[in-house]
Amino acid sequence: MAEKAFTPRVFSGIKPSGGLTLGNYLGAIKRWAEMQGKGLETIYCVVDLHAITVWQDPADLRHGTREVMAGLIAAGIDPESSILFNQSQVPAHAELAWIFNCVARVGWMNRMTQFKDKAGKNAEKASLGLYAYPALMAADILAYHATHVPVGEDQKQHVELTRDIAAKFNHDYKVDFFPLTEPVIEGPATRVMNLRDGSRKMSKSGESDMERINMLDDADTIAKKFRKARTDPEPLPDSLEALDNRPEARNLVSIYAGLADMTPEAVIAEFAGAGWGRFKPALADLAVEKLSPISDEMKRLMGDETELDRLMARGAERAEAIARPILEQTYDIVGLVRSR
Ligand code: AQP
Repeated sequence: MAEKAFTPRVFSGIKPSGGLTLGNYLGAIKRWAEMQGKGLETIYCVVDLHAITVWQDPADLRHGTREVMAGLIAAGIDPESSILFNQSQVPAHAELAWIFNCVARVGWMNRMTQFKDKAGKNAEKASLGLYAYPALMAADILAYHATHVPVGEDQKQHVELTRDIAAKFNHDYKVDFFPLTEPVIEGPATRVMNLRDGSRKMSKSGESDMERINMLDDADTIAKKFRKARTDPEPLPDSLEALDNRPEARNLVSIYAGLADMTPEAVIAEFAGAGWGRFKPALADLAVEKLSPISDEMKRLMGDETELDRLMARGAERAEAIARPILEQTYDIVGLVRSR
């Protein structure tokens, strides 16, 4: 069967599971904003149903959902040119996820490294939702027939699983209904690492606040966190390859490149031979310059929750108009009777 051509459409999501980090910004949000206005439909979602796969205090979740919404708008996602909403207001996500729970195989889920990382040694006590997370993520994407998903490196495996689910569904039901979505993992900072341990990624929910830069950190806090960031004693080399075995140094160079819209090679060319006493303050100044207008705007937007809620409701209506017909066609393909 010739593969159907799907209209290019971008979807991506972010969990309101804590304050936004520099990793979320460079790996995802900044790139989402850049994908707007290029003739593609862009759909961005605050994935609150994913957040509750681990315990969330209800008041914190409500606050966090509005804060992430404010952060996305402050970072340049335009709620008019993009569709921007929170996941739980569009029930098609959860409904399609059930269908995909019945398509995905247990063996596929067992290979997901994020579950292993997050569940750790206590996998028996993890929620069933955490285990099934990738099927919900596949539903988020495929409910819109999205063709492109801009994500950080850590989400690559889940987007690949989305392709496997789409391919199995199409094969089992002998249709060409779901697209084989492409992960879009681009830019100099697709995996921003923890500032205290260059072998672990920077996360919202990491144990220590010193290991991450939060989007709402003030200038002094940003400077302090970079000053205390773990590094080795060597100065910066004159080639990128020389950073291959220096993960902490490589991370700070990548962060600089991401913030400055430069290649890591250009950063190395500018700072070759520099010690950390020169590089870290330059990095902190750059981070403050880029992040403070966003955090100021975020705080302003957070002052009007009614407006944020109105924007989420409007985005959800626009999202629903795309997702509901796709869900109904899925039900028809599967053989579920719809008589009302
Ligand atoms: N460190 C990172 N470097 C680059 N990209 C990152 N992303 C997350 N961390 C980094 C990207 O941000 C988007 C939204 O991620 P998410 O909130 O859905 O979940 P996550 O990947 O699990 O993010 P966190 O910050 O680690 O959250 P917690 O601690 O709550 O699990 C995704 O595109 C992701 O790739």
